[in-house]
Amino acid sequence: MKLYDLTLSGNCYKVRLFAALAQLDLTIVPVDFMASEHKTPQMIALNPFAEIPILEDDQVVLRDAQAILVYLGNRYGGEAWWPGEAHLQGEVMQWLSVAANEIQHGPNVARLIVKFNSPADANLAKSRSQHILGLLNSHLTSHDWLAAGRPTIADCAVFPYVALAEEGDLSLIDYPNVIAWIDRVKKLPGYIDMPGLYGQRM
Ligand SMILES: N[C@@H](CCC(=O)N[C@@H](CS)C(=O)NCC(=O)O)C(=O)O
Repeated sequence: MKLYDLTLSGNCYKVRLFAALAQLDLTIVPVDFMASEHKTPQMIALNPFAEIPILEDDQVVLRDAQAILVYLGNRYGGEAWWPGEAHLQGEVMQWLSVAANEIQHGPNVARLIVKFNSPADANLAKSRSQHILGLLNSHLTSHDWLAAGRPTIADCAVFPYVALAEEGDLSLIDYPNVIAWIDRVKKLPGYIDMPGLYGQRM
């Protein structure tokens, strides 16, 4: 199983993190993002959207971190990571959607602006971030994990860009339940880091 990957990408890290937690054997294929390797014809053939992560598993080729997590969780992670019950799948999906929308357009964009000079609206990214971090903090008042009462692929999808918030000049100090959840994720067996995570600013 191959992951087309960039070390500094939180989207790629979602997949690396899940594979580590679920003890899946993943071959990392580094993509030279600065040289626009993700836009070469070979990569476009794998993902016409010209984005990473991309997963290749025999004949299966998938783009989008959330979709990859559903595939891996369902096929290899078992009930622990991708619950079989419909209402629990709905709960997980709610948070995968948050990862792809509110988190992507909030903390992810804030980090792109600060760390990679992305020409986006910093005030908008900040207000979007504060909104979703507030909602996340409220949810975590009465939940240890995002969905299904246990760690699932939902936590893997939301964790990276929230834990990387400080790289986007977003303080988590007003969100103590988020900080506690980050610490819980970091204690999961098999957990792996990426550069720049909460508490280890790079
Ligand atoms: N919907 C995709 C988005 C992936 C994405 O935005 N990947 C970035 C790297 S983190 C990318 O490849 N961007 C292409 C570019 O900036 O040219 C996902 O959730 O995986």
